[in-house]
Amino acid sequence: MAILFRSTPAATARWRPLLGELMPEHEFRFWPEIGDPAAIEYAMVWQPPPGLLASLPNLRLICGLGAGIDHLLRDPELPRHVPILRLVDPYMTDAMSEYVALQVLRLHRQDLDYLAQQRAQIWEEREQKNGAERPVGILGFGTLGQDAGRKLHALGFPVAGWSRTAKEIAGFATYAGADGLDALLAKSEILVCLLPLTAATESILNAGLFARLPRGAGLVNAGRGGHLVEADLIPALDAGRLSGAVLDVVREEPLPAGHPFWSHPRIIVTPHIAAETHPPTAAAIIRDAIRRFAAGQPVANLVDPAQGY
Ligand code: NDP
Ligand code: OXD
Repeated sequence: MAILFRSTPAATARWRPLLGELMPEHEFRFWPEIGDPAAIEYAMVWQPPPGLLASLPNLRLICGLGAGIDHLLRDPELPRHVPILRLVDPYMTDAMSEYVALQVLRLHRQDLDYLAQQRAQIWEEREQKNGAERPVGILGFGTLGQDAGRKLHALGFPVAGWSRTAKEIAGFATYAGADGLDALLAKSEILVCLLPLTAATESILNAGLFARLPRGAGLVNAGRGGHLVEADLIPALDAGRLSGAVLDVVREEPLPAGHPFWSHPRIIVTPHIAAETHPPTAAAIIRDAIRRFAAGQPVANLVDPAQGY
C-alpha cells in the first residue's frame, strides 16, 4: 500500500523529509514517479494535474494539502466516489487571522495614504476613527472566518459574519443567504472575503456588491481569485466607491507581469501567503486522519463534493 504525494516542487522538498519519519508504515511515491498506480490507496495533493487521481484504480482517500478543495473539484476526471479530506490546521488558522488583522488594521489606519504621504514627504495628520467605529464584515464565517472574527473583535472592531447556513455565535452579528448579504454589506466599512470558491460564490466580489457597501469601504480578499471580477475593481477604487483593496489571491497566479494590480496605488498584492500550509503540523494531522480512516473510525473534515467545499 502506497501514498502518492503531489505538490509544487518547493513544497515537495519541504514535505519529503517529514513524511517518512512521521509515517514509516507507508511507502511514499512522489509525483511524477508514481510507480504502479494500483498500489496507491491514499493521495496527498495540491493542484493535481487533471486525470492523475482518476488514474489510480485503488484510491481510497484524497487528502487535499489546503483548506480549499476547488483545486481538486476543477479536475473533470475527479473520481467522485473517493472521499476528500480538506486540511484544517490550527497553525494555518492562526496565520490567516494574523494576515486578516494586519490588513484590516492597514486599511483602518489609512496606511496606504500615509505611505503615499511619506513618498511625497508630506507630514500631515488625517482624521482617524477607533476600531470600535469601523464595522467589519466577513464573507465566509467558517473555520477561518470565525477565528479572524474573534481576533478582530478582540482588537475592538464590531464584526459581522456571513455564511450559507444560519448561525448564532455570541459576540457577532451573523447573516446567511442573499437577504443576509445585503444587511451585512450595508454596514461593512471593511469587507473580508474568506469564502470557498464554488459555483455560488464565483465572481461574488463585483461592481454590484461594491455599490451595496458604505462608500469608501476597504476590501480584503484572501479567499480565491475567482471571487473577484477583476475588471470591476479599479473602476470602483478610482471612483472612490472603495478606498483600498488587499488581494492575497488573484485569478491568474502568479499575477502576470504588467497587470494593473501591481502598480495601482490603492491595491496591496501579496502572493497567496495569507495562510500557507505548514508541513510539520499538517503532516501530523493528515497522518492521524489516514490512520483513523484505515481503522474505519470517523474522520473529521471530509468534504461534500456536491456542496463544493
Ligand atoms: P470553511 O468551510 O470552514 O468555511 C467556509 C465558510 O463559507 C462557511 O461559513 C460557509 O457557510 C461559507 N459559505 C460557503 N458557501 C457559501 C455561500 N454560497 N454563501 C454564503 N456563505 C458560504 O472553510 P475555511 O474557513 O477553512 O476556508 C475558507 C476558504 O479560505 C478556503 O476554501 C480557501 O478558498 C480560502 N483559503 C485561503 C488561503 C490563503 O492563503 N489565501 C489559505 C486557506 C484557505 P456554512 O458555515 O453555512 O457552511
Ligand atoms: C488553502 C490555500 O486553501 O492555501 O489552504 O489557499
